[in-house]
Amino acid sequence: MIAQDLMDTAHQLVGGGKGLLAMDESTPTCDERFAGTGIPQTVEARRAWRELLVTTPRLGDSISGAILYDETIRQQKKDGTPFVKVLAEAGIIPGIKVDTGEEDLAGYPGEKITEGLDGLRERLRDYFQMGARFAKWRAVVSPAEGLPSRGCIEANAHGLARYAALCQEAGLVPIVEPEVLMAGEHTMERCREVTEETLRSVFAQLSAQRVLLEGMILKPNMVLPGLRCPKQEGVDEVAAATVKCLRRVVPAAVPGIAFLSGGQPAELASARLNAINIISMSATARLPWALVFSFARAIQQPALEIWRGRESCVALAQDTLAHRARCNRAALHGEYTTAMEPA
Ligand code: 5MM
Repeated sequence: MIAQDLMDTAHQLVGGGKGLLAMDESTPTCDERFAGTGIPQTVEARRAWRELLVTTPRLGDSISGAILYDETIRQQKKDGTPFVKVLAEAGIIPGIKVDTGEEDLAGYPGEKITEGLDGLRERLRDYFQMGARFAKWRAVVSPAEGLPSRGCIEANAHGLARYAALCQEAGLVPIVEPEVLMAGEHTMERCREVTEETLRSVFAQLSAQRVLLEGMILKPNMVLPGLRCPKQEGVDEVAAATVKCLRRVVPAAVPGIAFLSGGQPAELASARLNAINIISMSATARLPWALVFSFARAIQQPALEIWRGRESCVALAQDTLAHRARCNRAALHGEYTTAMEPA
């Protein structure tokens, strides 16, 4: 029964032509984004921003699930309505980030390990009772000079798989997020190699931990050149490299792949997602998974820059958020064009 519920939830998240809104920034990350736009870094400002997000009119037209953070899943609108209830009423499935962040990986200078397995079984049970039906855990891999090490890839893949197995035991669909970082001078080809090696290790560990592939979602990076790489490939080349990489390593049983945006400009992320889906729709591709989005910055950032903590700008910020969500939904159907963007 749990297996069927997991498969149904995964299908609802990725199978309906919509994507996910990642609004699971930890407090330090949210505060950093607020500081960058001159917003006070307070509990109330974070609550007000998250209220703006979840009450955006017609958000459920484009968004199937929203990933919350521990602080946020416990919060309410000003009128006392829990955010989880607001989302459910909008037809959006609530999810929860359950890793507790990255720490230095002992013995591997410059590399990180994601923490959060201690007490996870109990936390997952509590989150399920609060209304969450899926979860997320992110591990980071750096492709900087001389990295990543095999030890880092395997330790993080093992953590992702242990997390995913615990989620499924608790009735939550695990979103498995191994992110090869964009920062650096590495080429797109190097990103493809590292992403491929990482995903191979992740799926080997998922299999070893008996994770039901039909009841999970993969959240990878797109295959991109490093931000400081002199050669920046075009949208179609990025899409082709991304599909090539995923097709080699992601089992067909996985129902969906929901890309992170990783700091890409919002419009470029939509264009690349669109090109990926155009390949997927071609008669020869026959890709087995839905290819959707699970963006944070590429959906939120333009709206955040309008809001800047001002009550008077809530409606305009919500319009901007809904617009980005619509653009990304269009990209799932290969229907996004820059003509959709304001002049
Ligand atoms: C890679 O970050 C995830 C997707 O966001 P972008 O689309 O902006 O890349 C995101 O869900 C991330 O995991 C959360 O924001 C939590 O990040 P922190 O660093 O606070 O754990």
